[in-house]
Amino acid sequence: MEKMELAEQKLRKYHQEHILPFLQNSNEQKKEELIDQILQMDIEEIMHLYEQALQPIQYQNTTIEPVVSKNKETLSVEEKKTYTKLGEEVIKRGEYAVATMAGGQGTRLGCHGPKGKFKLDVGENGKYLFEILAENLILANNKYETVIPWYIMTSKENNQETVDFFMEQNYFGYPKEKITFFTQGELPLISKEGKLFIGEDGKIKEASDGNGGIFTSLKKHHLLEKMEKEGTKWIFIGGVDNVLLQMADPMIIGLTIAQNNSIGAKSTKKAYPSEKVGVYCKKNGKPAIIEYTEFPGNMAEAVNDNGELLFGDSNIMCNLFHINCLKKIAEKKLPYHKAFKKANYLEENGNLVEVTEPNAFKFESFMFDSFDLVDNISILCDKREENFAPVKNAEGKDSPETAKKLYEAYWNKKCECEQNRA
Ligand code: UD2
Repeated sequence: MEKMELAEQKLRKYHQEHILPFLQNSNEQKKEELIDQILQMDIEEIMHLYEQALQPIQYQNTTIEPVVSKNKETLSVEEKKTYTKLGEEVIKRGEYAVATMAGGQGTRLGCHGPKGKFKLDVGENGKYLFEILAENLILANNKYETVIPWYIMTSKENNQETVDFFMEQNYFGYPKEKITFFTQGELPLISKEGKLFIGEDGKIKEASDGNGGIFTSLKKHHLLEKMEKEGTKWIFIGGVDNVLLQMADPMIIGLTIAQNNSIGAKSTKKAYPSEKVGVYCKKNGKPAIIEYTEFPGNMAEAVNDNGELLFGDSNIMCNLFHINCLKKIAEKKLPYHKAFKKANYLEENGNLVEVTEPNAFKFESFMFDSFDLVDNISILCDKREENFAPVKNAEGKDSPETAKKLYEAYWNKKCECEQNRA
């Protein structure tokens, strides 16, 4: 049976007949692309996710317990030296790589195109988010006399623009042969009525599959094999939108090795009980992040004997994985979380509907859902003002304004320390 008939049959099977008229598209190339997309798409999976999305979230009786983190400030000099030395040896031996998740859209920031192209108003002429990350890694390369392989995850939507931007900026001085771009997977959007959308390009509308998509896309692009071949043993994964991200902190590497764990994390102390951040905990005995939206009432307020919050380690998207653990995670299916977003679409008569209210389910996996694959993770709690200055919103909390202040305070303090030392 020819491809067109197969595509039509598949659409009918999943009650997507409203897509059929687009298969009569006069433009042969568009028709071909749509047919191929339909034949490759796992529509059964998306219908299953849709059915789940309609169900109320079941908080089955989950036991939630606190986890113990190491606070960098209270570590002994001996401990600091031991963990730092262990971690520096890994970096110097070339066993360390870094991955940046840069596939998200900068919707909340209001920026179009790759978020890493957002320019923060710091320094003489401002610095791009990608530039800030590159500078951070270059400092580590110089300090440890190595060149840390840098993997950058993009989305289908922003990949070309990201690659072009790095070329145009001459890779911000980073050795380009040590930078690998790879594109994460996508999932179709679906309406409340269970119908797929046709986008302006005449194809079924899809969106990137979440920050948790990094594991399967590393595998799909054979990058785990590449890392292994190159002797990489530890991979640090961070976001694109934290201008104080320490991409090569030897202490978290050393702590994770010393505690014989295969996942490590940097956290910062929660500022106050009701702060809207995800925190580290154990769910049914396994390491996890509990989002502030899921937190049972009084647990956020619970304190230990020293009056510190029992659930006080905020998730700042700074995680370290042993390569063998990454390979195991890449084999498992992470759960998808639903969001309800706006999605413009083409009507059958071809005119574009620009929506003003959310009208589509989007499904994303989260990196932190991989933690339940291990019994314990190492958590190094560090100062927020030295590790976490996110650029999420156009204004207010976690905005370019707050990030600029934290970034400048950090570097001014660092320069002062260096001048005092000199
Ligand atoms: C994430 C964490 C939150 C906190 C915060 C710190 C989740 C669900 N929440 O919130 O607990 O740690 O980060 O900054 O993880 N990204 C992709 N592809 C995608 C989606 C996102 O690469 O499909 C990247 C995005 O470019 C960014 C990072 O993942 O670098 C986090 O962005 P997010 O929107 O997934 O999560 P966020 O910022 O709401």
